[in-house]
Amino acid sequence: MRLLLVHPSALMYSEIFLRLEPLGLERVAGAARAAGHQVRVVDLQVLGVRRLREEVRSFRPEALGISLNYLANIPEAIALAKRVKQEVPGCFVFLGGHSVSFVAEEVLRQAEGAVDAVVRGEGEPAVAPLLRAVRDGGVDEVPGIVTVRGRGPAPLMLHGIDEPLPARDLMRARRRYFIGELDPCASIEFTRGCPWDCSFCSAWTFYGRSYRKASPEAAAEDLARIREPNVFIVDDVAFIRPEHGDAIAAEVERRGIRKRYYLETRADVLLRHPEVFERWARLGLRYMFLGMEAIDAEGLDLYRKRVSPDENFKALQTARRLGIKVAINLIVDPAWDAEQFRVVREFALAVPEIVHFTVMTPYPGTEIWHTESRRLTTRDYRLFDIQHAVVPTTLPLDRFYEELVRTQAVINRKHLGLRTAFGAARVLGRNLLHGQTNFARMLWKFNQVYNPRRQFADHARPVRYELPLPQRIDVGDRRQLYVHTRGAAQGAPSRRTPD
Ligand code: B12
Ligand code: SF4
Repeated sequence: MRLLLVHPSALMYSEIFLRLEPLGLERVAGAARAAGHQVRVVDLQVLGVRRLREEVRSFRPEALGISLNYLANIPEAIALAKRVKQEVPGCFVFLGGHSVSFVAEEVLRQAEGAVDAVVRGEGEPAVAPLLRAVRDGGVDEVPGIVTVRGRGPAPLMLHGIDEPLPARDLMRARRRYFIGELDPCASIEFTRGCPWDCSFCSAWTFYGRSYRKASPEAAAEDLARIREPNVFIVDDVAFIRPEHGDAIAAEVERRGIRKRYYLETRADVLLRHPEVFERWARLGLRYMFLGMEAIDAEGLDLYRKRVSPDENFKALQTARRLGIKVAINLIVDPAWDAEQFRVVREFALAVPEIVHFTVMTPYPGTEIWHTESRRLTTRDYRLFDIQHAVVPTTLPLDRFYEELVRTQAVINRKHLGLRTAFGAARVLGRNLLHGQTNFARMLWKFNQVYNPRRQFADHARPVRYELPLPQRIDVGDRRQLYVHTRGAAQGAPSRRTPD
């Protein structure tokens, strides 16, 4: 079958700091190809819609799969589905990915017949049975499937994540993927899932708090296949199991692989086993993203981060000692007043780390969606990108964005200060020499993208598709939030009842 897979365009934040390959979609492509299908991929983060139109015309897909990891991309995906359905009427259109798994029924309704099915949960075990069913019948019986007629059996989960390999070769503008100065940059997955349960996050609810590791040999083999000199490790929390991080490092050393790495982890994980990170720093680990979320104990408790401010600060010292540059994330509470913004600005200027801000946003699939979201001020999907306020702000909304952007701008200037400017110039020179312009563009684009008036005006756009209203459920039993329940692994007998 001819399958076209599409990733929607980049969101606001990715316009400057980063743009990375859609690894999940590549893995779905890998699974479909392994089952004998003809697969093409268009990533609208790096290719224009014209390319998509051309592809639809020339390839005439029999099935179209759109990746929806991000809520903010839902209106774009529905519009795409409608256009392709018009152009190729017989084409079977399905959606899959993190966010759409939590709002499948609503999106199907909103698409008004342009979307035939949504795949909840992991795409690798679902795609081949789905395509078979599209040809032979029985779509409603495919595990993980939701159609307007209802839910099929519970989604299956891969036993292990070594296979299928991501179909990286199908991506057409790989040199456009980058993160900061790591330009160009590929992505890799060493583990999947997260055992913690932060209240603002849906990573753990998607995977039912499970945690799977790639075998060290498969991880190193995949790494060896990557052509780019830089690699982003997509794991939610890297090196939770120190022996796993060490075993991959040993394989990487044995094969003599040299790359520069960017990863994401937690302060407590770094503090428990700094030796693993030290070993990876020797192998090329340059950047680390630490989701600190708050600078005070109250905020950390609120998000159930299970880390203390003290641990966070110690982790920063450890990373500095290891020579790893750290990017910190702090969650901006829309309830902040000007004074709270000032305190955070002061903190951000005092530390040498890169500080990012994301606005506290209740998402479907998170616990705060059920506890906080009665107060939503908008249900416009496009604003759920953690750069907009979707619950009431203490400051008038336009003032809130002024404070937010001012805080971001102060920090941006800090990074473009004199010392950094010399460093940046060196990196720039090196990248430009190799024809890599992503990092250079990012340096000058800040004011275009981060603009309080633009962010405020986004709230006044006509809204066509709205998020469903949250249902108030008792989050005492967290399993109600899960997409994947642990019983349903690939190969296990499927259940007929909805999960
Ligand atoms: C790596 C990552 C990124 C990377 C790479 C993104 C990319 N281009 O793919 C970067 C750093 C760029 C990034 C940025 C952002 N991210 Co992000 N990211 C992740 C993270 C940690 C892992 C994703 C991943 O690669 N997993 C590994 C692959 C193999 O899994 P996967 O992508 O989920 O794909 C599987 C399934 O979802 C499904 N699937 C996926 N696509 C499709 C398509 C079809 C057709 C089918 C059938 C199935 C299917 O099958 C795949 C294989 O099992 C997730 C958290 C998580 N654990 O999911 C957050 C997450 C997806 N990100 C999130 C957010 C908020 C963002 C930002 C908006 C943050 C911001 N404002 O700064 C930006 C926006 C990015 C953009 N598109 O413009 C949220 C999404 C929230 C939401 N409900 O919308 C998540 C869930 C994190 C969280 N804790 O809440 N992100
Ligand atoms: S924020 Fe990080 S540690 Fe917390 S549940 Fe999400 S992925 Fe896990």
